[in-house]
Amino acid sequence: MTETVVPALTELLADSPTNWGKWGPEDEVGSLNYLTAAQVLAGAAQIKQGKLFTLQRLIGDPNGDPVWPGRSPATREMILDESHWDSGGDGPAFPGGLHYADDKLYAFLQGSTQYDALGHVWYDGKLWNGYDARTTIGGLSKASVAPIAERGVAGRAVLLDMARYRGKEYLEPSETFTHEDLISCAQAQGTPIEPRDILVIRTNHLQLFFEKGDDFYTDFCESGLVYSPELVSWFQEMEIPNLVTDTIANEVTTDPNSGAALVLHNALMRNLGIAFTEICDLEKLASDCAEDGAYNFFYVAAPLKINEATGSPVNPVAIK
Ligand code: UVW
Repeated sequence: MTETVVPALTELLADSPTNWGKWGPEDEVGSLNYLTAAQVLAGAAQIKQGKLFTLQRLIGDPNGDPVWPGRSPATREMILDESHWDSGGDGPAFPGGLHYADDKLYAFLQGSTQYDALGHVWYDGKLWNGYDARTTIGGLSKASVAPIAERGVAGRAVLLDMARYRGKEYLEPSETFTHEDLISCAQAQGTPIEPRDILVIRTNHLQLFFEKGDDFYTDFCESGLVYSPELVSWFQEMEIPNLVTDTIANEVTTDPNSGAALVLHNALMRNLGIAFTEICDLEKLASDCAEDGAYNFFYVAAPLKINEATGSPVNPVAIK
């Protein structure tokens, strides 16, 4: 039996384009630079009905939190509640008889709806913009999520409902789509993709997690975008600032052609500086878009300002 040799990312992406240096040697927010003031205004111009949709999944969902294998869902601990005063408990005494509740979250910063820092993945010893991978040791001193949080994200966005376009409730494990599928989906919806649009892609793939529980992780390979040199060139030419999806990794976890893992994290995030937003809940937004046929909206998101962090929880907002 012949064994398939998985190429190293260095080899696979040897000719893949980069935007390194495009916004200067100190840049840490990459393609979000495309979201200029004009782009923010173009986004705001999409507000026609005053409808608002929040896109974060509930942390601590009683039905479970889907996470990347190896991570665990967040746990929230109650530090103070009425039990500390009830029946002679040990709660602190305050003048006037104040009681209050306090709690603490222990969470992977990328364990729910999240922004990835541009320095979150790398190969060949270099991160986004050519920063040395050793700058990640003990915390990302370069390309952490904090500069993205400091900047904020706002612009025109388009929902690409791949599940509805394919006539499915959800996309299956390992089910792939390309940039050409995105273009066809946009055309079918009547909302062509414009340069600098924030792409918000719905697969409803995580429905499988809620149906299967831990079996979801057996032979784990999500549905999603699949790497090709043409796809990478299209993302670069279209100046896509931000890729937002409802899957854990935004791409098919294992590239079916090369066998390599998370190729697009590297081709799009590390090389082109495209921001990744993952594990969104797009269900209410998608139902509304299907109902009124309006797939463009103003997208706004501000991840948390966490020094040197690899990612941050976020609750993006779509306004139509
Ligand atoms: C990894 O890249 C490992 O995780 P995520 O999908 O959260 O970016």
